[in-house]
Amino acid sequence: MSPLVKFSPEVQSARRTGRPIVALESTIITHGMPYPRNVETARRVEARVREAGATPATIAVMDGEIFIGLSDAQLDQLGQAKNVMKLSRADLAVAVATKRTGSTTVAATMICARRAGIEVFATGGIGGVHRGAELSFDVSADLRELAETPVTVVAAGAKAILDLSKTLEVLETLGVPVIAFGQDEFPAFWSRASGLRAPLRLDSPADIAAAHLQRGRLGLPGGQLVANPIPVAAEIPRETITPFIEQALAEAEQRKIAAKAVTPFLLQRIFELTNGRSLEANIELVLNNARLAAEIAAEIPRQRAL
Ligand code: PSU
Ligand code: MN
Repeated sequence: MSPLVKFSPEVQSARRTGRPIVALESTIITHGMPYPRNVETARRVEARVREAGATPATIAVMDGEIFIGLSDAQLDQLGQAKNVMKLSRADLAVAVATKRTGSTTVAATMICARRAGIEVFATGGIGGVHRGAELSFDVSADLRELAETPVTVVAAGAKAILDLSKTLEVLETLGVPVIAFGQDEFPAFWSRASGLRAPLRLDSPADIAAAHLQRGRLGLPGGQLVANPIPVAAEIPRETITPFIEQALAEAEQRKIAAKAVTPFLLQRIFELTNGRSLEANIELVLNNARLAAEIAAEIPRQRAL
């Protein structure tokens, strides 16, 4: 066991008894949702993973230590703290070396999950290629991480604030399997439809687990992106959300929001512009992803034993 990562008692016990574990990220808590809904949601997501028969492992860096599984007190502390670092691949080692506190993005969570031997991870939506990236060069490190680190990531697609067709192009270039779950179309976070066909489609956790294991056997590095559409009852139709996304993007440009601040700014503005509806949808899609991730995590060891 690496002394670099600290397991919560619950995760440690799951490791000992071989129960399936699902990694969860923490940037969604610190930079993706307002307090106290963020903490409440984090707890509900953990509960959803447990209901589906797996153990949740929320990952964050606290005072320079990588925690795999957070206590209730740590979760609350993180949810309320100001000036928490947003840690991606580039920041992780600096944060640990200088004993900082930071939340992990999709990229950093994948890195930590892999170190901890966790193969499945649930989040809301991955980062991707931002609109206007041909000028800004703003492409999330999440994409390269998917190409490199063998973790299956369950998300409701990429966040619809992005340029989804460029995001799919980059994922294809990087050799990342993008697998829509149960539909042909690539989902668009708050909406089930994006107008773009997903490159791959699978309809069961068992098939996703089989593909995960097959990548390993073929010696292919990197993970899989499972794009799980938001439940029908919770979705905000594309026509409804689009004008709000466009307004938030225009404001971000006017205010010269750049780099790591872009995604949190856009999520917060869309929350305000939709009178909170985008947050409700975000919560529901994360819960939905948590359940599917737990089902995949349970299938992997079952199939490995065959
Ligand atoms: N999913 C959500 N809300 C979020 C995120 C994901 O529902 O806030 C976070 C993830 O941590 C993801 C990050 O890695 O947004 C992307 O940030 P950027 O665009 O700066 O790479
Ligand atoms: Mn970026």
